[in-house]
Amino acid sequence: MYTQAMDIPDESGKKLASVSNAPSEQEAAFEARIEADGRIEPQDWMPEAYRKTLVRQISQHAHSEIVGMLPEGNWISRAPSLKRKAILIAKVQDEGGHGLYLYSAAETLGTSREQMLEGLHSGKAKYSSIFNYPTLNWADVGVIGWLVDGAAIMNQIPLCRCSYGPYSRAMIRVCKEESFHQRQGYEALLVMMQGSEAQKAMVQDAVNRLWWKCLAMFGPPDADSPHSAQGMRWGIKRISNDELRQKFVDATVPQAKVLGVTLPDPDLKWNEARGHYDYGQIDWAEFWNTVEGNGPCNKERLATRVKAHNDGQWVRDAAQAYARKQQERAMKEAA
Ligand code: BYC
Repeated sequence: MYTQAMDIPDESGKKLASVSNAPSEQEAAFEARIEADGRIEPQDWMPEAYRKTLVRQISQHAHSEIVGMLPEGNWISRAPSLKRKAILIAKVQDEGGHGLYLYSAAETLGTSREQMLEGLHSGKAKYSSIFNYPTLNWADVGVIGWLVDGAAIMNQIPLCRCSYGPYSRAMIRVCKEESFHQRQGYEALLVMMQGSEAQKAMVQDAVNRLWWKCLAMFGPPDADSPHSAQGMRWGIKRISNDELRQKFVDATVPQAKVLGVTLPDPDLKWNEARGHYDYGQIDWAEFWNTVEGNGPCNKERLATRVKAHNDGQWVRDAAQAYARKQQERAMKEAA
């Protein structure tokens, strides 16, 4: 929305300059590109608010991938077989890779990885609420794959069409890998559901604890989501929080039936008129409490993350010393 041009008089009252609030050529080009569903690239002009929105979302997303390594990482040494251990190591490593693509995408917007990590480690930056709950048994690892990665894919497929080029391209690879993550989780649960009564109970327990937290992953209801309208106008978000949540519920109910687990919601039923499943109330007070840092594992996750970063300082120092040495050698040889 643009306002009228404004003339500024000098002290003598003479018309001095014409300051225009009409869109500059750059703004007009940006708007036209967004309107045409084109991509904005790092070298293109963009409004500061667009840049800030992207940095905020990419930061939240990157940190979620990195902190998301922790609940599953806890189970690597306790995986029940070599096969499951190898799969889990690969998955956790993939999540680390996703974080790195995303930190790189943020760098193209002028925010360094150091700045982003400072935000995470000081507790200022957000990451997904889901990772502030404990992983109490082996079935949690399967349920993270099936439901947490399932919810993440639902949210991330539309991000492959995000208007910011580097973010959208990173998401294509991330989604391919997430799809493997989801399948391995579902397959692990299928095997457990064909096992002993204790194994079946373990799966049901994990589903009971994580189901509602997964529904909350999609963010607040559209009516309470401060960033959605602008994010959608700019083509950053393509599908709203509530629509994605509904798609996730609709896709998951048949999968739960095949698996043989009950989703812990007495209000979950098919609504013929809407052509969707109705579902019960999400506990938003609990969600916000967790997002604000007071969930069951927030403090533990941050402390583990900060310790890992500090413990890794010598690796970063060694890599930089090696790079410096290589550079010096190359310069000597060139001289
Ligand atoms: N948790 O206006 P809204 C993974 C915040 S990890 C915490 O709707 P927006 C995986 C939101 O940031 C994948 N905070 O915002 C890894 C905002 O706060 P600020 C994680 C949440 O941005 C390892 C405020 O609430 N995926 O796959 O329009 C193992 C208002 O929200 C949450 C992504 O990060 C939440 N759940 O929409 C396994 C996807 N929800 O910034 C799996 C990328 C909302 O004002 N992100 N908030 O302080 C997005 O798509 C969007 O940012 C959201 C929120 C849909 C999450």
